[in-house]
Amino acid sequence: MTSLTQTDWRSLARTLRPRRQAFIDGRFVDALSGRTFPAYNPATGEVIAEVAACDAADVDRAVRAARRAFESGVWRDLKPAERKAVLLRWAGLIRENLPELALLETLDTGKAIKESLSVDVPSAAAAIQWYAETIDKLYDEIAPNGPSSLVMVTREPVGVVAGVIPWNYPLIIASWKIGPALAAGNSMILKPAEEASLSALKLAELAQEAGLPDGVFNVVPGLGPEAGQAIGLHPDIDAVLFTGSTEVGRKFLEYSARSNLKRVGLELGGKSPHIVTADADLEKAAMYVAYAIWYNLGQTCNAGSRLIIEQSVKERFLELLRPWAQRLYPGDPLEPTTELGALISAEHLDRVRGYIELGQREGAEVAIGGRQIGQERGGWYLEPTVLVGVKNDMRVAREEIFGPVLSVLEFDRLEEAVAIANDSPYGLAAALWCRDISTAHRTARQLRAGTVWVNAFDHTSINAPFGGYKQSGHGRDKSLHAFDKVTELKTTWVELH
Ligand code: TAP
Repeated sequence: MTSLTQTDWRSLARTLRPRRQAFIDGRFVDALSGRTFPAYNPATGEVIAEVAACDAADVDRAVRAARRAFESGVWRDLKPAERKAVLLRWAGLIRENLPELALLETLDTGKAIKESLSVDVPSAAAAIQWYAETIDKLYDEIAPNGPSSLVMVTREPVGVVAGVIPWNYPLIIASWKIGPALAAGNSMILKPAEEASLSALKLAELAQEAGLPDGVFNVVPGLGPEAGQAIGLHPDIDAVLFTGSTEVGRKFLEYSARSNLKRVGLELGGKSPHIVTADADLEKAAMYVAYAIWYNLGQTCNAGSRLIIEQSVKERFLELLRPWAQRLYPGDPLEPTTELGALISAEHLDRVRGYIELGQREGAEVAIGGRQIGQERGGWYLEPTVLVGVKNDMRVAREEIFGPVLSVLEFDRLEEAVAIANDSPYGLAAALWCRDISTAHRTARQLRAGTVWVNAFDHTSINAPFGGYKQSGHGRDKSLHAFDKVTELKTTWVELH
């Protein structure tokens, strides 16, 4: 890693030639219409590539290739150990291409190169490796039905699976969809977000190098209402694994109802509560609260965006938080020491600033940060921000801001904190800081969220399921549970006469 931290990323960026064509049936191709859309570098506002803008015709071409590959058995009928070997090779190639993939991710999303190198690329490789390793270790079942029947319950791939993903963690979220879909023997079509397609196209190149047969993995960059909608409505896609906003997730359920009732896995938004009691280790909690909201500039679905703090320690806690807002100050993402980079787009920056203003109009006050910075670089930067005096019925407490803005709410009794935490349309994650073990367990059970951390935030592992309660979605990414959406269960009943 020493050499990577000393790399001159700016020079490397100048020589980088990102792939910009779609990857369909084992070939890089332009969109049939010939259209493209610009990929921007959020750190500078500059266009870094013109990417193929796929639409319904390209999606159809990809689906045909994926279906052909599936029906031919070229992938699903491989011996498990052979399929495993290809995916392991792919994971290995992702690791070997760490500098280029990390650079693409940073240039395309504005996130700090330090994070792309240490988190995004390694996590994506680890996820594909983890699912590869399950392939020859998962056994099927026999349902006990007496001596004269053999009732087998087996898992089969659903067929053609599409992944439609957002821009905040392009490689990581892609790997959560790719891993189980391909390990199970499906063919796959991936639609990256318009704002961040470049790393997915590099992944496609590496997939081919690893030996994935043509048509098994396809990437169709394009706009949501064009490529995304075409995927949602396509009659020959069996499942869509979607991560993104609750609003677009709703559309995928409609697309499914209007087309072939394809399965839809939804990982959607959040407004995660972070409860801190007076008896907690406040210094440690302050560090976690800071990272929970400011890591990746709050552009994280499970960001701890609502701090619910015991009133008696609120002032002290804010003082503990203040140095973290300084330390996690945004800078040039290509500088190896930078912790936080830029927000994804000018529109998103405006939207987040709009929420800060809205919070003030609703009666909250800016206690930390709140200003746009770094205009001289041309990019889209915002200070880590804290709003105090927030009530849970304000829009800044109810809606997902998806930016570095922490809304602070207060409580006297823990039951109140739990009620505030659960009073949300979302239920992706929650956290609690307290020292009493019975209180911790009781409260963890009461919190309505797919993940509850006690005395931590964002600790994660590929073997722990991730997904939401309520309008944060349904189905789970990660862990063996991710196979549920991409496999069919078949019962084969044999009578032994
Ligand atoms: P969305 O706008 O929902 O976009 C997600 C994906 O859907 C993108 O590929 C997008 O394409 C596509 N899309 C947009 N409009 C569409 C339409 N009408 N039909 C079909 N597809 C469409 O989300 P985003 O802005 O990229 O990401 C932010 C949201 O994702 C936040 O709400 C966040 O909470 C959520 N998120 C959730 C999680 C988990 S795991 N729960 C993880 C990360 C993010 P374009 O890019 O071309 O618009």
